[in-house]
Amino acid sequence: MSTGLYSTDKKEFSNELNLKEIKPYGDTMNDGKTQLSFTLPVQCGDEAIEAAKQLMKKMGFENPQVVFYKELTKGFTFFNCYGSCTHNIDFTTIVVPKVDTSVMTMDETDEYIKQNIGRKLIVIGASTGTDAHTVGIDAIMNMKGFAGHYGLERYDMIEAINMGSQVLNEDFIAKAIEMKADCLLVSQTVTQKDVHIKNLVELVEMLEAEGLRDKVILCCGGPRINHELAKELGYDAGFGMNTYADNVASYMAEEFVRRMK
Ligand code: B12
Repeated sequence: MSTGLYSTDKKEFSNELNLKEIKPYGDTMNDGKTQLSFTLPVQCGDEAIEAAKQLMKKMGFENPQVVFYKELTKGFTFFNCYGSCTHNIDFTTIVVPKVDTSVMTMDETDEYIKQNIGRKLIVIGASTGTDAHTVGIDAIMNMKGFAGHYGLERYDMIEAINMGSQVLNEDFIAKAIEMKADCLLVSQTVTQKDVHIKNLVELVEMLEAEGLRDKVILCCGGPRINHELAKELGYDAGFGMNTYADNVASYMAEEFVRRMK
């Protein structure tokens, strides 16, 4: 029998983990507690708070609470809110296409390349088109690396050339030809108006026109890139958030060896 919000009745509020109906976790399994922040283009005050709560209800949150609010500038109010999410997800049906590779350490990858390829892999990276974001490609390529993971420049068996940002696809390809690159790494951060799609597709088309597409391992990465999108756009692999050089180095080495067979 139901005894309200904290009933032990499973239908009302089961405390057990059910992977077919997962919900956000606050401090009790299935409580749905969610923190959300947003800005409304209205004057700060009681009406703004009420509007935020009503909006939360429309988004599917029960018991909406505004726990912090502040005028950002005249006519704009920022909110931090809590509420209980009424929706759930069947986790058991989720399938995410992923890059098919093991993840080796830098030393293991160097050893793998030495044993199986016998020469350095030549890798060229750039943030292409109008994209001025360098931090992502630097995190992968720079000697010092990112979050305790050394970048490709540090690998003994990888010759890594980082061309930086705003590199035209023409210049990227010219460098690939000059260096006889084995692998090309493209970083795309800005996705506004799908500019990343345009740049990424253009590069594939230009590589195809040069007869180079099948001769290189072509990877892209960025905060809004995933493997599925990369494959759709004609890339061999795509890497998103929290990628380290280890991930892409392992993939390139294993893929190169696969192609030698
Ligand atoms: C720093 C920054 C800038 C700096 C860049 C300086 C520099 N030298 O890089 C400056 C001020 C120049 C800038 C400019 C702009 N920016 Co900016 N910027 C950011 C910011 C704050 C951080 C990005 C960053 O460095 N992330 C850290 C790195 C390590 O993460 P990452 O890039 O995701 O990389 C990791 C993975 O994605 C992956 N990865 C990335 N690339 C690759 C490539 C390969 C091959 C592989 C394997 C992996 C990989 O590995 C990395 C490590 O794990 C973000 C907001 C944010 N907090 O994310 C906005 C952000 C990216 N910028 C944004 C925008 C809109 C712009 C501007 C258009 C703003 C404007 N109107 O002028 C301009 C664009 C300029 C241009 N022509 O590109 C938006 C993009 C929105 C969108 N969806 O498109 C963001 C998200 C901010 C926002 N919330 O609106 N920006």
